[in-house]
Amino acid sequence: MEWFVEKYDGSGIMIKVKKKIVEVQSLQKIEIYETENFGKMLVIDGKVQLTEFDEFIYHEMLVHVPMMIHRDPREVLIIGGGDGGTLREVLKHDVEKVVLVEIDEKVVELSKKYLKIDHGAFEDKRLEIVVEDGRDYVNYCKKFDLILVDSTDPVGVSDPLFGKDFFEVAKDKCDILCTQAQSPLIQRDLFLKIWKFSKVFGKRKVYLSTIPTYPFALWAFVLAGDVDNFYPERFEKIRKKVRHYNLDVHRSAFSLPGWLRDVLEQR
Ligand code: AG3
Repeated sequence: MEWFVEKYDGSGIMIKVKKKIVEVQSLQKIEIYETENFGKMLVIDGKVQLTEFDEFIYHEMLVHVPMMIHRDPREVLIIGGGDGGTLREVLKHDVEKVVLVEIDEKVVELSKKYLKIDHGAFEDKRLEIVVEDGRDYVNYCKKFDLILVDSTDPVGVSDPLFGKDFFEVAKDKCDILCTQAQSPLIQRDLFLKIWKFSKVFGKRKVYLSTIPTYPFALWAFVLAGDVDNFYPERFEKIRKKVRHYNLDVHRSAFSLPGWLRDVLEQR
């Protein structure tokens, strides 16, 4: 195999691969490749989840933006995130407890063995891993400061995490929820579903980042809950540990183009 291709609307993202390291069919089809130029790559159900080349951008943006908006995030729930990238970033802050709820334990097992992007985070004493559907877990869990949804696309296994009832329950289980929210350009239907259902939180914001190996690079995140604050002084703690996130990036991520503002206002 020469190229891995993820197709959208008569176009596609092509990534040259050297070899397939592993393929496992669990709840999902999990593949890990060695690519020509982007390091290792995790693909789930045919969709690129991360490459070593740009995963830091996605994980830093999913984590540090909400962490710097919450007044004092000590207890964090990660839903999905079985590769450990989100966990790695959360642990850069002074947190006391992180629960990672992953529906597919094979993602954790294969990521630990082959990807190793957690950089030891899976061994951290503050971590508890729960193998369960995040949708079910939020029904009975205690309240967290922050919930981060680091899932696959809202189809198949992840679909329950993007339903109306998930947001309704999650609202009482955190101060702030931040979810990866797909491409607002090429996956507008999926993005809008998240935007629509997150309305139960009251206040919401969208922010953007550029993730080169996701569908056409422009990626959205939806922040919901108590989202109006910002504690820039806390950046000093993580400054030397991040490569992408900084205070300018934080502020500019909320600058939305005209077409996207229009889309949001219509909902
Ligand atoms: N989760 C969001 C990736 C979605 C990519 N979608 C796609 N390629 N169609 C990333 C998981 C990494 N922790």
